[in-house]
Amino acid sequence: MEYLKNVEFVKSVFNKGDLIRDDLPIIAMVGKSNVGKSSFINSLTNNKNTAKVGQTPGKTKCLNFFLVDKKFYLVDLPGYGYSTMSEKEKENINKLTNYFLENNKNIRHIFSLIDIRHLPSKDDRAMYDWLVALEKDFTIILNKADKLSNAKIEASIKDMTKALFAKEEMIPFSTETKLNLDKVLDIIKEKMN
Ligand SMILES: Nc1nc2c(ncn2[C@@H]2O[C@H](COP(=O)(O)OP(=O)(O)OP(=O)(O)O)[C@@H](O)[C@H]2O)c(=O)[nH]1
Ligand SMILES: [Mg+2]
Repeated sequence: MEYLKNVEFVKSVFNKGDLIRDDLPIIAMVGKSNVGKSSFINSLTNNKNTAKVGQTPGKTKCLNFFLVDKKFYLVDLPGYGYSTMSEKEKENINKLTNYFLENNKNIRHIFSLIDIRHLPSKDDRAMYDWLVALEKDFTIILNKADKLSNAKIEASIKDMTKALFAKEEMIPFSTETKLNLDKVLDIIKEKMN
């Protein structure tokens, strides 16, 4: 498997003014808090320490930029639906995340992570509808597939597809077992060529 090599942490962004404004393409990870966005980045780089992973939801509280091969950025975003933050903190983070997703012309691809064990939350639906409405280039990742049997994985893909009225393929994934990691790395390669 060809993992992403030469990955450097560039910076954590807490304010609009600090967003990176060069022309390199961006791949962004979105999804509910605790779904495994940071772990997903660590799988891609085969390094548990690239992005900080949390035991409790709300670990990532800013936008973290990682530069790959000096060619493109992976951006680890804070999750939606976190409960442990103050209203003010939530509001600031939501504003910054939305601003970034809505205004950055360099976002080449978005990995939208959903927990394979649960039907989409209200926020998962809103994210999906937003991605479709704005004609974003995205892939739905059904993470934590290691928690389900193969039969349940298949059933969940069907249920999730129905629930979202989705036309796109959904990829069951696990940061624990690396299920379909090769497939995701191929998608990144294709998008960045
Ligand atoms: N079993 C299992 N656990 C996972 C998987 N991916 C992530 N986790 C666990 O889920 C928890 C949250 O992971 P994070 O990567 O911090 O999640 P996040 O989406 O970045 O969360 P926020 O930063 O709060 O938005 C951690 O305890 C991870 O070890 C997976 O594929 N399988
Ligand atoms: Mg995180």
